[in-house]
Amino acid sequence: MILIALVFVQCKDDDDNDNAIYNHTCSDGIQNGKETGIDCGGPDCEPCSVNFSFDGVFRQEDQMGRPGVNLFFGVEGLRDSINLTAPHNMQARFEVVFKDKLMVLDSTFTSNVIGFDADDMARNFSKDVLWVSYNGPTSYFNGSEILTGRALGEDVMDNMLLWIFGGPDGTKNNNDPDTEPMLINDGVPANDASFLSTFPYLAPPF
Ligand SMILES: [Ca+2]
Ligand SMILES: [Ca+2]
Repeated sequence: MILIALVFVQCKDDDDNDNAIYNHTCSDGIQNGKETGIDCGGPDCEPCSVNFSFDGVFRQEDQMGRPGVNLFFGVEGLRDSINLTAPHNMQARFEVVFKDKLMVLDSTFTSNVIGFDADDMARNFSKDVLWVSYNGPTSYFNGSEILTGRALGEDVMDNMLLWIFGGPDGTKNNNDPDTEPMLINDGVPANDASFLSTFPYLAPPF
């Protein structure tokens, strides 16, 4: 009897500096070597793409385009509804509610450091989506950019407090710790765990 053993050898072509420049098994149409999928995965090939299944019926349970929107503007009996309403229906449903709530939070609200008056605040925050600039710096608010995205390290809760309570120049309710309530800071200056420097960039559990 003649036994024929087929041995797949995972080989790399290397340049003179021993750097891998191409791996033939990563494009041969079969899963071999250390691949975790066909021509992908393992230490020698590109990562395999993740195939998400979108079969079945999906139902919106929660949303948070901008942190703090439901927390600050939601009112008793409406918080679940805010989470369940699709963004394109939110303004029609919640704009008036949000403006009323803003004036409850600060009955003397006129405008804030980003130039929003009460109508602007209600109109823009009742559509709970995160705006992203295609061509400018990404910032929730850095003094010049306003809602052009969100960098993970930005203190977005303090931003919301500033816009609600800080008045036109950001000092309202926050001038004097002895006489004013100091409402533009939640006392949490940073995330509890450091953000990753690589994808997915989020902070690990702590
Ligand atoms: Ca292969
Ligand atoms: Ca904070």
